[in-house]
Amino acid sequence: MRAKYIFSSRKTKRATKSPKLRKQKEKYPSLVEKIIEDSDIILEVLDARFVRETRNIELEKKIKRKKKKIIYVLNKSDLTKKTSSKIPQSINVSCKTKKNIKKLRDKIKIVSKKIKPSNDKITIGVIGYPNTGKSSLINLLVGKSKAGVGADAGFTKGIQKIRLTNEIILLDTPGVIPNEEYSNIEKEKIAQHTIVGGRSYSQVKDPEMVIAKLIKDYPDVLEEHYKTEAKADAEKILNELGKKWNFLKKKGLIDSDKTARKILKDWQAGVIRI
Ligand SMILES: Nc1nc2c(ncn2[C@@H]2O[C@H](COP(=O)(O)OP(=O)(O)O)[C@@H](O)[C@H]2O)c(=O)[nH]1
Ligand SMILES: [Mg+2]
Repeated sequence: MRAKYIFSSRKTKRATKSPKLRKQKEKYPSLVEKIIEDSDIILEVLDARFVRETRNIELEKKIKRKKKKIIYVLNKSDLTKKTSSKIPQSINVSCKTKKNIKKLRDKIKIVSKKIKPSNDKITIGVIGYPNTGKSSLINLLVGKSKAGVGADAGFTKGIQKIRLTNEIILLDTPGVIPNEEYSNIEKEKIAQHTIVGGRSYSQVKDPEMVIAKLIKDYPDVLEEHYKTEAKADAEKILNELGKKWNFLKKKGLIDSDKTARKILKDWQAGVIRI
């Protein structure tokens, strides 16, 4: 399949509405493969909180096989206390605090110069798991809002070409969940995608199940953040917080779906620190 490139000429607005549930269509992985083919350098944008979960080893192998340079970017470093990087030579950045953005821009220019010393055109593909901040990063690198940014996973759909310098073109791409991790039916995997941010809190079918996994993977985090007494018990936490926030259904029953989504919204927005 041929990838369609859209050349960005105008500012893109922030998402206002949350998009409907979008499956990771077959076309996205093949689109990303085309980008790898067309790029001289790949920027893999990872979430600094979930480095292992957001890495795409399968694509990395393909990139290495094609002898292309990968620059690992650990974004959202403002959301984690842990500073030690798990990947050698990766760069920790934050689009929120702008930490190391200049350093990354310089690194891109240095690596580009090495690959194409005679000022030839160079293409850099920006790839990664959905919602890791690829579009935000591109906007900061170029200093303009050219790439569309949205809090919901799946916001960037086509491929967008954005000029960094006269020679360097960045390609913004839709995020992909690694094939071996992806599922649209397995509950455990869907919960995992939601915890890591690849599936939006507004789109997930069973938010209570995600809360149960969240508590299992990150015990005490919710209790500490919301100051509840419910010890690692999803049902108790949902009941307590639903009551506190007055999320009630008819007959005074707790609306645990709404409560779970509110927690996941806070989690995905990075309000809850881990
Ligand atoms: N806290 C924090 N949020 C970020 C950072 N970078 C991006 N975001 C947010 O993460 C969400 C996804 O960003 P976006 O650039 O659309 O990600 P993409 O799907 O990888 O292109 C948006 O709500 C951004 O505001 C960061 O460094 N720190
Ligand atoms: Mg995007």
